[in-house]
Amino acid sequence: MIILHGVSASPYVRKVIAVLAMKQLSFEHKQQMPFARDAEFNKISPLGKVPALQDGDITLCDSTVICEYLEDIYPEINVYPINHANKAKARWVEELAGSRVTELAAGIFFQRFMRPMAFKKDPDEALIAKIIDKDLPPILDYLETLVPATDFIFGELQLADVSLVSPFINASYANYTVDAQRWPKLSAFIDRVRAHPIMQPILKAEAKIMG
Ligand SMILES: N[C@@H](CCC(=O)N[C@@H](CS)C(=O)NCC(=O)O)C(=O)O
Repeated sequence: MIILHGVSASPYVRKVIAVLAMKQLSFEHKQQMPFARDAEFNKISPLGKVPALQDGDITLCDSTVICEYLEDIYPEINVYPINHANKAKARWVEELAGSRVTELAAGIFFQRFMRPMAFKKDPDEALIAKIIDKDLPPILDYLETLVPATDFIFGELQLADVSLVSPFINASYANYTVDAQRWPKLSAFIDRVRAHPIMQPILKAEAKIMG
């Protein structure tokens, strides 16, 4: 049995949940909180970060490592493109999403949600304003050129789509949505990924925990 460790509302954990769903793999989910400084959890995730995944004797951490492992070991349904050039593009989208996009979009969530909850500190509103007004717009301009006007980046929903939208799902919990007037393609793409039959049950289950 596959065991996934990590709270559902993490943008990185959400990626892995979506991949398990796309691949139709059943798993046990342990809602491990990040920043918990949990000695037992650190044995399977040395940096203390979520997600971590156990599959029999194999223990892995880092969402990208986990998703690539799942793709290699359970290849019946692909979540990366087969074509090499497209696969490289998918990896770039995943890398960008997991670095700068998460830093900014999920950063709003971190400030407004995690900081008060996990660290008992007020959100840094000046930092949030800088993210929204200065840092995010050039990234959103680029993403507007990257996402398709219909369907998903490689036709069907895959990991690249979920990776890219995942930090914006966190931002939406912190009352930030991409301006549909200024970035219409990206805004519609985010809505399309959220509405996909793979994502709907995941987001519903997550909303219950967040609520
Ligand atoms: N590169 C890692 C990043 C994972 C990550 O930063 N997770 C956050 C939660 S969203 C975390 O566990 N943070 C706790 C910490 O940094 O101590 C991945 O892709 O899994």
